[in-house]
Amino acid sequence: MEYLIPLLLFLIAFNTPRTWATDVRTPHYEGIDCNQCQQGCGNEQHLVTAGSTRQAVQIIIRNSCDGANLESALERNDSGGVFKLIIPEVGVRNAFCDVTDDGGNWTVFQRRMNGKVDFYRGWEDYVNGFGDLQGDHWLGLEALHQMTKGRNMEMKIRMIKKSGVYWIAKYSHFRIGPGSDNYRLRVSGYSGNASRGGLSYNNHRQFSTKDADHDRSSLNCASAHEGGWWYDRCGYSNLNGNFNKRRDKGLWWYARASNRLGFSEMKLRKRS
Ligand SMILES: [Ca+2]
Repeated sequence: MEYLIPLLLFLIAFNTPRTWATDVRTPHYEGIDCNQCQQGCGNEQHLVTAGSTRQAVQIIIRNSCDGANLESALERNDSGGVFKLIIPEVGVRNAFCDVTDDGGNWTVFQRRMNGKVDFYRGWEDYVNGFGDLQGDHWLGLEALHQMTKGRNMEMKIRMIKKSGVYWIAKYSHFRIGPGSDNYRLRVSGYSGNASRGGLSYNNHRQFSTKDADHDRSSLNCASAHEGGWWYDRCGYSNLNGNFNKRRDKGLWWYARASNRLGFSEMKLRKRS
């Protein structure tokens, strides 16, 4: 009889739900348990209590940059800030939300502004993303695929030529195919003041890197242009080229000799 009470206490302790239990089906990021945001990821944002019981912190995880409020940004600057996004099949990822340009709600997936990040990288890096979210970076092909899969998304490219001219190329339809199709690019519905030909030969092409040649040239276009891109034979743009080089290996749009760029930014959002 004297063993009954300890036995009862033991059973109660092991049948009490553990708030901080992890679940292999849910994404994890820097030790954050995202169990709770799995329950309502169709919503605008999720308040997630993360960490251990001893060291709990509250962060906001969003399922997109739609309506992102800079007050909840992890870091911020004049045009937007870094937020935690939950991306289906990818998990929780930091991303830069542009909240000012053209009505905001943009997720930035590529930026070249100072050449501090090397973009002449291999396949894995381009799939998973790299760089500094407030500076030069690439969000990652898998994230792009998951964010555009079955969704109506638009895409905007902002460029500044070395000569100081501002260019916009906007596409009302933007989709990136799955990894099994090497993240094929599909854009349509161009508007803007840059040459519309910049992506014309790269559209409908698979992505290539120096170690994964999926282009339609006998050359390795990624090596010839020192970047990763949807190369064709090899095409009329190279926004992931070498920031510090000219012509073939540099950053250019449509005409490699005359349209050298000193800035480029690519971003997507839900089509309104
Ligand atoms: Ca080739």
